[in-house]
Amino acid sequence: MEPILLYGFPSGSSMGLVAAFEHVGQPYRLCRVDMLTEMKNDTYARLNGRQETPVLITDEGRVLTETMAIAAWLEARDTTRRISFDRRSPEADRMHQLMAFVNTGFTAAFTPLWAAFEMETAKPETLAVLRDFGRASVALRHAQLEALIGDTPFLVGDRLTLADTTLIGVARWAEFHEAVDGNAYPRLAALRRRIEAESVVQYALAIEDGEKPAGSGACLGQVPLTDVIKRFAA
Ligand SMILES: N[C@@H](CCC(=O)N[C@@H](CS)C(=O)NCC(=O)O)C(=O)O
Repeated sequence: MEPILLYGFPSGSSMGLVAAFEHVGQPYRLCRVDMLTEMKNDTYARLNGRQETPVLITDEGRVLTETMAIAAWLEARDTTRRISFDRRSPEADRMHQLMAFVNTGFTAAFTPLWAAFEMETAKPETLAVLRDFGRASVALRHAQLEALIGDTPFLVGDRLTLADTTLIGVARWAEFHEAVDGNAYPRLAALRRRIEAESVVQYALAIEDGEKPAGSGACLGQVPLTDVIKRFAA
């Protein structure tokens, strides 16, 4: 069977993995998950106990969660190195370093802002503390990422890699939460523009918007979440 990537909308970090699968170009399927209505229930928890996206159903029908694990699964199959590097190369080391930073410190910095956004009842002073702390955390991680960006067009070298696709789904949360002034981080701003201009990222954004972009043909279609749960949930 083809692997099935469960991606979340709206504004899911998994948008980057959709672009990555499309770029690798091997047959895959997608499964669309409405994070606001379809994830926080016991049925979905049988796929991912943390009730999060992304989730990968591998070509052997195993359930694999966590962005880094899914990216590593894809990297191991990217034998023509369309989106990765030889695993013993310095480029691979740098790619893994940047992916780890983005998936931990950079992504986690947004947690207080998401918490404030999702709180239905909270005192204004509680929200203010969360927002202030969140904005300060996001600003710090932006400054650190700005310092990590080199002189190459993409995070590692002159082509799109898993480091860029890990970043692009998360980086846009800065605008969503009006957390920082993007112009204060010119290298990151230029990098994001280059990543977003890539056709596979445009494809992933269109998928996220519920459109049916043509793509490369590698995506063999979307599988309803109910079918995925029926076939693969524990
Ligand atoms: N550690 C997980 C985090 C995944 C994650 O935070 N997913 C978000 C969407 S981008 C989610 O499902 N959030 C829903 C929630 O926790 O309410 C990973 O890297 O895959």
